[in-house]
Amino acid sequence: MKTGSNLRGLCGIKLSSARLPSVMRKLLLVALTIAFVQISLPAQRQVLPDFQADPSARVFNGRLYVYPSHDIAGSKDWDMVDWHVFSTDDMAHWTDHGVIFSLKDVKWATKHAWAPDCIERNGKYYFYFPADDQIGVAVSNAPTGPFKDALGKPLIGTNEAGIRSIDPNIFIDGDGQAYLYFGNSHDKVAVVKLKQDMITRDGPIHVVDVKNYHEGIWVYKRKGLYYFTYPSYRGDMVANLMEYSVAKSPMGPFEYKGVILDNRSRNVHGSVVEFKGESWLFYHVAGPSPYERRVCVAPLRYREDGSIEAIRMNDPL
Ligand code: FUB
Repeated sequence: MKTGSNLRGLCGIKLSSARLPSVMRKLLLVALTIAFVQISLPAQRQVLPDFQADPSARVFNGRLYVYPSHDIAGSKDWDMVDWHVFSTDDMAHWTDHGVIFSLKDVKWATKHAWAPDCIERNGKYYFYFPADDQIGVAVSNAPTGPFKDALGKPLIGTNEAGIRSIDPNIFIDGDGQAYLYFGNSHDKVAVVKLKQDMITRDGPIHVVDVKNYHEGIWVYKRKGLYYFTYPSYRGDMVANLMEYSVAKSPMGPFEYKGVILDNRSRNVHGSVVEFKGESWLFYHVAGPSPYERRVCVAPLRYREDGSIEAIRMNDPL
């Protein structure tokens, strides 16, 4: 009884059999319902209120923060205008800290407040955000803002690297070097080093080859290995798979490893975080429409050799 299809088979048992007394039939029904819920929930546990997407999860001072995009109820496009942050101590009780940054706070962009990321350095919090196919950086003294546009202009301009300037992801390596990854393309990711101030580029933008990459890269390091998780593109304007590659350096070369998740939606976007000794994958699924998405979380498990076990979606969406 490990998979959804087995479960559905189990649920197909004829509970109406006249041979079972009615009390036993009810008990069996309750037991099957509990088993179904317990087995189905882990891969589809919605944790943020409707509608949020593109979750970037970070731990600051022992507390977990999620920086998502903010989908608009009833919208027919990804025409978002602001960003919230949510936090928790226990993955069960979440605080919505409200709008932490908005297109109104930016002079150089008017639309598409898409997938952001945030990181702490020297007591300041840096919020990287795409808007109008450009990437900016805002700064605050707290993870919950308020954030202020640090440059008054984009950090990365439109199409500067020959790929779309969206979906920033910030990574600081053990030696203190910061890398800003971004982009939407086929098989190519852009990366540029940042100076210690986190708002100045340090050298050229590199475009590196990452098999099946589409957008939404998320970079982290585990046991000396660099992991690159990302939504992939397999045609038909659908990007529903999260896949991953690994490398021995932040700039590659990258070894393709496989699929982590199929969210069965128009698109997916996620992040990996260690919190209280467990590893978690945050991601979104489509809600009533592809423009009204929901943020979910699932435990992420590694095999002995460092490879990631694919997450199975047990419950039909
Ligand atoms: O949320 C808007 C866009 O949809 C993001 O930038 C992409 O990663 C995709 O999730």
